[in-house]
Amino acid sequence: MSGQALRQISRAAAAGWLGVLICAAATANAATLTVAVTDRAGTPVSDAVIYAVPSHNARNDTATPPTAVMDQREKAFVPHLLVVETGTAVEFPNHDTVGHHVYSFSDAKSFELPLYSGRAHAPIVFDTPGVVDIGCNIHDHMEAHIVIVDTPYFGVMSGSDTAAIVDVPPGQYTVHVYTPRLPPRSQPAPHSIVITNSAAHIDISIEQRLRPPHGRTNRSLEWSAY
Ligand SMILES: [Cu+2]
Repeated sequence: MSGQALRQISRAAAAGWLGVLICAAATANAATLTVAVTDRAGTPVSDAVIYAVPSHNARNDTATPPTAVMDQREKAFVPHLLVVETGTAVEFPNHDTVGHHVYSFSDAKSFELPLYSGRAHAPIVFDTPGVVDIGCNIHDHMEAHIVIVDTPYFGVMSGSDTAAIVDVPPGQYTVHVYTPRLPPRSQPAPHSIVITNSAAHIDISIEQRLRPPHGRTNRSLEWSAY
């Protein structure tokens, strides 16, 4: 092998090492992205999902598929609003002394868990991005929403002033908000952000009139009633 070829190989090796070092630094600099969603009066909006979609591919197909729980306690789904990455298996345990019959007719996942107690049914895998509205056939006031997103970077506003998304690598992102307190077609416009530092923040104001937070008597699955 010629001296020139050797020098080329050593330069390539050095460049490779440099690439690894930059990657490691980027991981170390992963940011916490906080998002504050407020209504037009400046009040934090409860029940809003925030998710940041990277311009690069963030999927880790070798990772163990994520799992999540949509609990049932005191005739209510807990949480009322759940956000999961596409491919997540969600368990629906019933911790009440009465039976529940859980269902959804949503396009992103239509399913039914016939009347049961405890952990009678296997988890449901949510493999299509979108919003799945969930109800109980026995208790009309029971409802919940699962937002399925194609990113591991998400958070929820639920009685907090901000939602925090941790371990966000540097890069360009589109930040989306979804709230079941607005009709599906009236959701806030997405925001673009470039993450460079260890912390980033976005304020998002919703100007449309919001439906009140879900209570134990209203049925927000039916927009026609609003
Ligand atoms: Cu029920």
